[in-house]
Amino acid sequence: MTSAAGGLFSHVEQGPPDPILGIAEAYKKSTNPKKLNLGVGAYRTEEGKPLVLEAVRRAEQAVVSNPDHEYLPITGIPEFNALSARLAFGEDSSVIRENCNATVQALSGTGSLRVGAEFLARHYPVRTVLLPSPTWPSHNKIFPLAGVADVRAYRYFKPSSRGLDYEGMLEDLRKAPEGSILLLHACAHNPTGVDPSLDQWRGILEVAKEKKFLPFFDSAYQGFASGDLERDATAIRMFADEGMEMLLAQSYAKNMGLYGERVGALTVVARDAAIAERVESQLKLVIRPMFSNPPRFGAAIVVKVLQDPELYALWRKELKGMADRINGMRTLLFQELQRAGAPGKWSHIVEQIGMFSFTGLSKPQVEYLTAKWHVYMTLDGRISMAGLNQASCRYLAEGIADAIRACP
Ligand code: KET
Repeated sequence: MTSAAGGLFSHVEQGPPDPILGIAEAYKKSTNPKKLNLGVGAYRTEEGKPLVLEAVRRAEQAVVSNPDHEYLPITGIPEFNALSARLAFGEDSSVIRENCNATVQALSGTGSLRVGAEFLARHYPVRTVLLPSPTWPSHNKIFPLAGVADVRAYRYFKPSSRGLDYEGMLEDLRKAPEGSILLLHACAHNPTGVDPSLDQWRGILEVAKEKKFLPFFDSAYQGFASGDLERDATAIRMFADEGMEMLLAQSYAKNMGLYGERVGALTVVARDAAIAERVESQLKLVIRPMFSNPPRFGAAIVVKVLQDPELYALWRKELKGMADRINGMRTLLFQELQRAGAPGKWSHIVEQIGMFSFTGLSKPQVEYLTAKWHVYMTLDGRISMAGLNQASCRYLAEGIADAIRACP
């Protein structure tokens, strides 16, 4: 028994800070005027401000002017689910035409992954999930907490080339248990910014078929990698066109800038419509005791943007604008690193895609950058490119050059 003075929870130990959101907390605490937040993947304008997209602003006004605060069905807004599936698989996908998808609204990308993982723990016989090394840290937690206990890593990033370890990846996949759940980043791999080429995706698909894997796509950056929604859905559509059964977790946090609204969708692609219907009935049984039914507001905004041709066109244009600014920062940072004489080769900064750069900085170098230059970034050397602007690219490059010299 615990002492009366200590209380019932005195044994509770301090938990570690979150590897990503903990950085944001540390940044907030810093009072240095030069501080630079490159931790969390959230878009910022050239002025360093969060961006509310114009398409989203207009959709939001339409939603507010027609208030509705009723509960949603357990699976969310039906139009939202249909539109989300179409956005990922494409209008003329056989998945959509033949109703092979069970799509439900869930709490952004994270919540969609979690619902999907719980569904698999209940209804899929193989409890092994294969994660790329490295991957977004939450993947390692979500699956075991949902009941998919056997988490294994496959080689993905090759430090020597700062590119994809394609051979290592295929070798690890071929050795993995048949039927494993294969987690894939649909595009803009986080944290590395390294995506397979089209040919490499074909090779991965072949191994997935050979090994009877169940692909689980995490799509948190559709439109953010290339600025083109279609192009960023290439891998998902390639697998779907091969008739693969699969899962897909979609997030609207980044591509619509709806970070705090927690809007996302989980899709299970089944062999036919009758099975998909039964799958949906089981997804309801996962969701109902977890959060009952999803929030209405953000999803209503997404429906407006995707449904209204004018807002949809505007959104696509704004999305391209965000992707272009990020790419501009890549070029600029690359130039500034050369200008600052930062030791090493930096072409990976312009070659990687998506929201992040995997700089290759070591943990001591990152710690030095944070302590001396007040640059806040994750300890694996990842920086959020959207956190940079013209002025801070130079500052960061000088900091990186100093950090490498100080901690070789
Ligand atoms: N998948 C990936 C690959 C991902 O990077 C994120 C978020 C998510 C899913 C979940 O996003 P949600 O907000 O649940 O839709 N990544 C950024 C934020 C975070 O860590 O929560 C990040 O890596 O900075």
